Amino acid sequence: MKVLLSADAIAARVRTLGAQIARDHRARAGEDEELVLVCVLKGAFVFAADLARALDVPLRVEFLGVQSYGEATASSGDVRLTLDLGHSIAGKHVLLVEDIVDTGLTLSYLLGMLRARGPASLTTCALLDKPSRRRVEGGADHVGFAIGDVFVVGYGLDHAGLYRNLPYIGVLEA
Ligand code: PRP
Ligand code: 7HP
Repeated sequence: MKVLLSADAIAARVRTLGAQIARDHRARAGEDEELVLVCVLKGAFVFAADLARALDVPLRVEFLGVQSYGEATASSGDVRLTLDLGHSIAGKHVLLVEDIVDTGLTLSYLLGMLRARGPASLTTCALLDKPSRRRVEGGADHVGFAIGDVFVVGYGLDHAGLYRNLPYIGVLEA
């Protein structure tokens, strides 16, 4: 597997993202205000676990599940909710954490759904961004790395359910 982003490069970027997001949250909400990190399953589970530990703020963690890729390397275009939040986010400061924004369909679906629930603020963070593949406008507020049009796996990202446990991000060869 060709390594695109090493474990060390990811760890350094996650630390920087955590510091930036914590600073922005304190400026927006105040020193002692809680942040609710919403991890989008399954792909974001590794990134969210590391990002949570880089966020020096009072933090709650919640999970959402969505699926649109199945076994394919292109979006079906049909985003399906597989798991909903366990608690209300009304009046809360929310950080939505994604592994990747590709077509943007998943992020757009989730933003619509979460905004309707009345959070005090809703900020987004994605480890990876593929701007060349966008089918709907918009991207995450905080992005770890912009990458080209390649299908990547590892650090939570899968192909047909496999490779999520790789400690680096690699390019899936055909
Ligand atoms: C992947 C990924 C993002 C979404 C991004 O999820 O985790 O949530 O696709 O693609 P998009 O911008 O084109 O919508 P997937 O459907 O593969 O589910 P998974 O996270 O369970 O692997
Ligand atoms: C979803 C997804 N999952 C794994 N690798 C990629 O490159 C992806 N793009 N969109």
